[in-house]
Amino acid sequence: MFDSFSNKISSIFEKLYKSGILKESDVDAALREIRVALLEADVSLEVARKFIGDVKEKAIGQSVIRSISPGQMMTKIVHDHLIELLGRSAPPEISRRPHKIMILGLQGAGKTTTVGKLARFFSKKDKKIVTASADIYRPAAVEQLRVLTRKIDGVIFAPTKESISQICESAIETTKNENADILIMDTAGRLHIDELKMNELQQIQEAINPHEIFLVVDIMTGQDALNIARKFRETVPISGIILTRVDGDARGGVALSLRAITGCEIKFLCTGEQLDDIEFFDAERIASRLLGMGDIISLVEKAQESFTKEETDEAMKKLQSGSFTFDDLALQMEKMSKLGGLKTILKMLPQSKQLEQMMDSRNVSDKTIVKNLAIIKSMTIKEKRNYKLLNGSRRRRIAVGSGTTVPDVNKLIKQYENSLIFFKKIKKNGLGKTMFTMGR
Ligand SMILES: Nc1nc2c(ncn2[C@@H]2O[C@H](COP(=O)(O)OP(=O)(O)O)[C@@H](O)[C@H]2O)c(=O)[nH]1
Ligand SMILES: [Mg+2]
Repeated sequence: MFDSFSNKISSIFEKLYKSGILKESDVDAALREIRVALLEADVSLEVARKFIGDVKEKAIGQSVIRSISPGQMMTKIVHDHLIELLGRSAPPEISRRPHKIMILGLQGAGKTTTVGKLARFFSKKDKKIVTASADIYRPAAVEQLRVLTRKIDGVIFAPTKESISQICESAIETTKNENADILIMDTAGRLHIDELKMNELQQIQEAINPHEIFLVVDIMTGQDALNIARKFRETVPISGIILTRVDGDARGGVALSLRAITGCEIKFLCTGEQLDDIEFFDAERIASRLLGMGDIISLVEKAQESFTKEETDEAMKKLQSGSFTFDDLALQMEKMSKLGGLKTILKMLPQSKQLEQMMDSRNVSDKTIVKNLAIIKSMTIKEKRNYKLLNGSRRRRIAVGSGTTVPDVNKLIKQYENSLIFFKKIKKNGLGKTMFTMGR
């Protein structure tokens, strides 16, 4: 999402940075370009117009033009306004027990998948969850949720019933009997907003009396999302929006318009089909991502899930003592892939474009990681523990076994050797001196 918008905005700011001293006409020109970028990203006209107006007022008021680094100052103003536009929303708070959540949206928006993702999200926070399905028209949809629920530890699926009122009763009862913290109720969607049985949604709402009603909106629906949200809002009091398919190539501007136009907070972003592909919507983070300032926080969170501190400490210890084997290296590489591969990681970092080019030029890629893992798998246990055994004939055998070439094998061994030497030096001289002497 937002890729092309983000690229455009970055290049607008690059120009501003370069010019050093800014004239008012430079600011105007930049704002005109930002306006075009917003519209191209599918931000609604009225939202774009107001945004530019607000930024301009602020820019002139804060004398961007006379400030020491006008480019930075402009970035800051645009960043702040983007956050305002996206709208800050409070993290989900589960203070009531049971906390009841109702999910609604059009068919195919991703409701059922989102119920599963939310269940996983909260179960990771040690909450006990009950899910239920009020999709009485499609038995397959009920089954879909049952299957999803089964995949998540500690999440219970409320027994299916025939009528809406029985389903709501069963859901409430199961939640009580299981002494669960959260109930998440899935509902039926329709292909078109006009076909929605709005009174059915009201019936469910009255029966379970939810604390939160989340509208699931597929970001690919573009400007239509605004009408969908408006229409639902007329029927039931929506407390938040969950955007799905944020992983796709939608232009994403809807996310920028939704809050301003519907007044609804965006609560979560879904970024894929897997249960873990959900993140809490953080306006600050998205604004930074939009301005090409990277998304370190997301990366750190993801990394924390994949690399525990103990494991990382142990790897460091092994590296420093020289007992870091190829198996340890393989483990680290597998975790990198789990984080979504190098490109995903890079996208979240500032200066990602430059880093990407650097990695391309040094031939570091996900492909090389796969290749290196294959090479390590073709080594014997002894070889993995003692790389000095790896003579010419062993290297040839490994190349054949892993479907790579001898130069590939040599390269990996060299890299491994270098990191051992590097850490040995750190141990002896400390980091500062090692970096210093390496530069010579
Ligand atoms: N790429 C992507 N696919 C999604 C996402 N959320 C849901 N889907 C897929 O969209 C399809 C419809 O989802 P479903 O939950 O059944 O929609 P529902 O009809 O609203 O309940 C399924 O194939 C999901 O795997 C998402 O965030 N990203
Ligand atoms: Mg469904």
